Amino acid sequence: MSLVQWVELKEMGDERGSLVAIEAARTVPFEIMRTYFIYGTQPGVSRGFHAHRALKQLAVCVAGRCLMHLDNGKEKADVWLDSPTKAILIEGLVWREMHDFSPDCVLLVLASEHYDESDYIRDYQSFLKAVQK
Ligand code: T46
Repeated sequence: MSLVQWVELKEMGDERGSLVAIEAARTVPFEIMRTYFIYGTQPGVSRGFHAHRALKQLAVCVAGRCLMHLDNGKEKADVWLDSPTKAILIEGLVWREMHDFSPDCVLLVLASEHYDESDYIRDYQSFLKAVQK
């Protein structure tokens, strides 16, 4: 599975403006159990700094932009989420960090599981050990 998995969202625009639809089982390759969004991120703040054991997520900046750092223990990538039509699928053991939020950034995330703190690996060395297993 490649580290960076883009999901192109179709823009349905007309003279009134733009609309993007995200459909369970069609656009999103997992059952959606939770949705959350991150906004109002203060200047200079970075978020994330963890991996998930089982969670799958689809993330898209529906406004503004942020830089997503991904790391699967072997490969690292920095990708801009800077369009409401550019979503990223994050699955498997992937360390993620979000940086450089624009003041208007709204990062929407669709998740495959309910919130569960025990699914988080928040220590980088523990993440590397988990990858090696
Ligand atoms: C991820 C990145 C992209 C909840 O109570 N329910 C939730 O569904 C979430 C996501 C968070 N929380 C609580 C847990 C913390 O007390 O909200 C607080 C902030 O969460 P956290 O520090 O984990 O936020 P980020 O931005 O570092 O990470 C979040 C997600 O937690 C994570 O799964 O992949 O966004």
